[in-house]
Amino acid sequence: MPAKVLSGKLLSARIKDELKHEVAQLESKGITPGLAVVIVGNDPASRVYVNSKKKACEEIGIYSEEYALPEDATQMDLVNLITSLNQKKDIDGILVQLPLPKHINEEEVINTINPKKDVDAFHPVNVGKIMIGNYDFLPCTPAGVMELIKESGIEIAGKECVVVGRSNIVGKPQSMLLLHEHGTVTICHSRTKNIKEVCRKADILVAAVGKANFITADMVKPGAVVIDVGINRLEDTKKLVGDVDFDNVAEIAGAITPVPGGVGPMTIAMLMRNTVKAVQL
Ligand code: NAP
Ligand code: L37
Repeated sequence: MPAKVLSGKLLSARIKDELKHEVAQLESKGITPGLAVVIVGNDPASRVYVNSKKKACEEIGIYSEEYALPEDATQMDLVNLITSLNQKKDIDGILVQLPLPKHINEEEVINTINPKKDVDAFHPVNVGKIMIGNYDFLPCTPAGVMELIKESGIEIAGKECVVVGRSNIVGKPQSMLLLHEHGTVTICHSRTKNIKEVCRKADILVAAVGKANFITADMVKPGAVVIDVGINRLEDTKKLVGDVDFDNVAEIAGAITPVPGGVGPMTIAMLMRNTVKAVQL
């Protein structure tokens, strides 16, 4: 039987609808959540994502401000901007869309954000809190993945979970969240040997690599839950695909997320959730 397709599009719409009601209640108390989105340079993918984030704010009733800095903005420009946003009363959340241009020190920029306004949860204070398991914010993409896994109906506790990718924004925090839910977690990366065999053990497989068709059907255990975080633009057809060979893996998996319409929209919904949460901090 082909896999159940886990729609991030539908689930994110449901979550945004719930948030809309929460924001309306805050509004009746005279409170409007506010998000500042900072984008530097002209990365076309970042532009698309930032526009989607602003649109989601409008749908829900969150106030948003965009700060678009030119490609040649300096470290000081960015640090000064973030320092002023830290102090701005109508701004509850600050998001700096990554990646930043090469001449910018990303770490220093992230360290400048007030952890209570760090809706991406990339500040070391928030990263540390996640590690301990006592957190204010969860990072948006891994949090979205957890919601999709819950939607699959499969229990995480005791299951073999394999995460392919160990970046600070996806793979590493993803592994930690699965661990908190009592999964037995394995992290794969570019130095992993026998990756096919490791992946084949997974009851829950999360791919965050950035390579089209990286996960093939022979790497998937029958009935597994397969979550595709990858976003890749094919050179020839310009088609948007994930890291998973969807058509063939869907024949074997128990549940699978599509690209587009899977993890991407969930990332945005979780950002909205974090922004509403930031009001309380
Ligand atoms: P990244 O920083 O480039 O990390 C990629 C990871 O994949 C690294 O840990 C790397 O290993 C590993 N890797 C690369 N080649 C491999 C191979 N041949 N075998 C095994 N592992 C390999 O990327 P990222 O920021 O985590 O993003 C990953 C993907 O998710 C990208 O396509 C990105 O666009 C997408 N993404 C989607 C969302 C969303 O909301 N849907 C959000 C963020 C990112 P090493 O560490 O050893 O180099
Ligand atoms: N929170 N997310 C946060 N901070 C960052 O600094 N880079 C980054 C980040 N990543 C991010 O925003 N990723 C992302 C990826 C895909 C989508 C949204 C956000 C998304 O909406 N994807 C759609 C397709 C969009 C398209 O057509 O390109 C999807 O359905 O997958």
